[in-house]
Amino acid sequence: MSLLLEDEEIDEYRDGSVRLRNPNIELMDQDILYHLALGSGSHDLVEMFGDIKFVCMGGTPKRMEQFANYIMAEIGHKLPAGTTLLDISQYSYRYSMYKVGPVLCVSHGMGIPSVGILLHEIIKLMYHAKVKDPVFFRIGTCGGIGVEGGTVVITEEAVDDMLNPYYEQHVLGQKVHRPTTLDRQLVRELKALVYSDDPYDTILGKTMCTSDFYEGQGRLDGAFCEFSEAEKNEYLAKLQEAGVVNIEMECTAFAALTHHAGIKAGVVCVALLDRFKGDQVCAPKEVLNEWQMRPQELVSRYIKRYLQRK
Ligand code: R2B
Ligand code: URA
Repeated sequence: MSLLLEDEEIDEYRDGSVRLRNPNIELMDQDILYHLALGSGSHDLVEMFGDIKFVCMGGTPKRMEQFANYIMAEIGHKLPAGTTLLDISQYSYRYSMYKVGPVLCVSHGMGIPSVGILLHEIIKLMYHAKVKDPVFFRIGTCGGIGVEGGTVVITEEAVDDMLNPYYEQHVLGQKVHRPTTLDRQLVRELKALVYSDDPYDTILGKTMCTSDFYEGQGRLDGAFCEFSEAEKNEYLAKLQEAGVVNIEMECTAFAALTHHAGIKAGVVCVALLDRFKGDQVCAPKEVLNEWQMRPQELVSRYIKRYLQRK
């Protein structure tokens, strides 16, 4: 059995279909997407999701509902008369999911395990729904490294907390490394959609993914801390030296699993603070809300441009 499924595998799905790389699924009578409260036996997934072109993920249910309303206005999508936006996965009590025409807006929770489980099920959903060439975005928040709060970061390269450009998973007691490859052209296209008169900076750089918000990100303000402020700053300076501009908690799994499925994906996050200046997220709620719109604006420009060209 090969546990190292890497880039050299032949791409059998040249028509743009989503690659499952799991022969078991086809043999199953039905596939229950447990954490989405959907299933291939219980729902007509082609009818419900066959027109999806973009899957946008972000941490919280509220932000994704807000993004769904925002993108609806931006693309001029009209819901059928008398209906409102519905959380399709509400009865999973895990993730929230809203569909606005060709855009699926899903919350992914916090951290790699949460986004990983979601990606397995969303990738299978794309497969069952026979969606072709979807583009996935993570629209998130992060800590900046020498980067002011409010700055938008487009991830050029996702690295783990040892600065490795891969996502390490343990499968059957073995380490599996999957490259965190993000689509370079998508990065360029996103960058091209930054307007010179945007009242904030948008930068490109390496994003480091950790499995903890506190000690794992070198914070001094967790329940535990066994290093000094000088050691913290030395560590951040080392990251900066290596080209890291921001830290968050999902990008390696997001980049690796989408790449493994042959899906184009991009990560756009807004920095909530410059970690050289502090650890606590102090900006007022209204300011944070305004900042969180910024990655949404950029992704919305991308989606609108795609839909206008069609
Ligand atoms: C950014 O913000 C969350 C932690 O507050 C985490 O999901 C992330 O990646
Ligand atoms: N999200 C993170 O993971 N880290 C931060 O510092 C801010 C948001």
